[in-house]
Amino acid sequence: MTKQLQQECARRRTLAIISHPDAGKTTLTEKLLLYGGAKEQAGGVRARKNAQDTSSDWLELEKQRGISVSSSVMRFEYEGYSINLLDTPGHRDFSEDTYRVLMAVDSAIMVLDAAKGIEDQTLKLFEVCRSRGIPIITFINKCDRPGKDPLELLDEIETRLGLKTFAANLPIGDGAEFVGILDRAGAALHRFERASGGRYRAPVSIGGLDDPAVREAVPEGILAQLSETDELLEAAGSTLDAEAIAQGKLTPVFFGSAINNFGVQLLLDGMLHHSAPPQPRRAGGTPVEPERDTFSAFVFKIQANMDPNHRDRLAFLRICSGCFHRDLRVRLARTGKTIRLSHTHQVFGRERETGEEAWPGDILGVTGQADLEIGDTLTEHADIRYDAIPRFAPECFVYLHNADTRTSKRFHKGLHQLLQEKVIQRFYPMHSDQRIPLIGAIGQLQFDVVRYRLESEYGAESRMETAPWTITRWIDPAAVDHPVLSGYLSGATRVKDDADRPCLLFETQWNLDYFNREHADIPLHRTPPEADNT
Ligand SMILES: Nc1nc2c(ncn2[C@@H]2O[C@H](COP(=O)(O)OP(=O)(O)OP(=O)(O)O)[C@@H](O)[C@H]2O)c(=O)[nH]1
Ligand SMILES: [Mg+2]
Repeated sequence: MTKQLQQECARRRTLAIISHPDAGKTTLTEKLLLYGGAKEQAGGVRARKNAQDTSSDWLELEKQRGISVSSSVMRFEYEGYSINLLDTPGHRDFSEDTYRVLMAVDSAIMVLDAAKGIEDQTLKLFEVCRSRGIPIITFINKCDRPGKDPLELLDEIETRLGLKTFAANLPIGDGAEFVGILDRAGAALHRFERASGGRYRAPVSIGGLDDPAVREAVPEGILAQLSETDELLEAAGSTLDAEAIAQGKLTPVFFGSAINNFGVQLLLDGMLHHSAPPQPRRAGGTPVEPERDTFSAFVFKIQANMDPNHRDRLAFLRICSGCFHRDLRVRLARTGKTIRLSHTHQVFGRERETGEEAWPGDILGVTGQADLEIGDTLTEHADIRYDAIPRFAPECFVYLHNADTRTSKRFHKGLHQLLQEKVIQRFYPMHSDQRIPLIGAIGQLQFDVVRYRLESEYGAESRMETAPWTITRWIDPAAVDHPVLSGYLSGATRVKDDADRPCLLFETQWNLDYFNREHADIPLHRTPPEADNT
């Protein structure tokens, strides 16, 4: 292990921002970049004409709808740390992308809306974090609006997520009466001033709680309540136990308002302190230490056409061990082929620069390698192969028609490339000569994105025809020749996936239950049988 490798690992932080839709992830990402100085670092970003543009929501569709449909990577240097920040989409229909990002990070920032607390999607994403034991830092956003009591929010995290909390700071009042934040760890008051409206650092003035200036700034009723909350938390005796945070059992909680730049500096500093450096990754049951000299990485995301000037396909690698230098020759574990990584990029939203060097924890973009698939391991030594990233079972289906035969070539090229991004899956009906592509996705919105991208990126209009199925099950390899499967099935159809594995698609849960009752001898799986390794 070289000293440089050890030092570079120690200063890397790789984090995902996760939450229910609309809690403010993209806004917070933007503000973390602002406070981290990245907006100045990234040349192209500084020159942005439209003040509403964010670095991470760059797809035209995201700007139009104000929601994130795809995750985005941003890297910046701050206080000697090299930070890889990944903004994720909150909407359930795009959760497969978010899930893969969670496979590629070492910590997560969980954003909650102060008025809503824990929501459905927060709960689901948290479960993924828990299963991987990732440390979680909580940011309770939108304190400038009327919200729940801070104690109630902390209690919700503890009871609904089973995660212990430590309130690093507390909001003072809420909504129109939001006056600032009490930094409990630093025993300081940060006053909120409703003026800057966004893009500049909010002014911060600091004083102790019994400072006369505080009494002047904070209305009496609010101050009394704040002292009481603070005392109750003191009495509860939770501490910032670093080990419990690292194990994902305790979360430090920060309050603030991302859109007003408020509480962001405290979060950023807390984030450096509490997030984990690159962690070992599992490869067939054996963890690979990041400080191991051998270079290894895996592909967790593919996206085509990010740069309209190049129209190429970017594969995102998470570096797991060793050091990367451009032109490194590596082995693609799935095929055994050796490839040279020459077109490598450091990615910032949709912008990119040549990536000459990278270390464990870093996210690296690779172009010009059509062979790469999601889940692939790249390594200098044959003995490392990272565990597969399981796919989600689609829950809605459409036949996707090419609307204009003149654009048939573009339609098929576009569909082929979008399928490689693995946010949709193609299925092939059996016992039918239906040639129209049958496409499955986790949610309906994904089809809108596909159709939009087919048109805007490939110039091919498409038309959707809804198919009735809502549940996908893979047939156990031992049962594929069962005679029942070649006959008529009530409320179900037999198809093959893109790897030729037979599946059943069911219309309703009732149809699935019925099938299971009648054919207990045909085992069905929620994920393709060989990917059942989670
Ligand atoms: N009042 C208030 N609004 C906020 C704050 N932070 C974000 N918002 C607003 O909340 C809305 C959603 O913000 P986004 O940052 O796009 O939310 P998101 O979590 O990225 O949403 P998805 O990516 O679609 O899941 C926007 O209209 C923001 O302007 C805040 O601190 N206070
Ligand atoms: Mg977003």
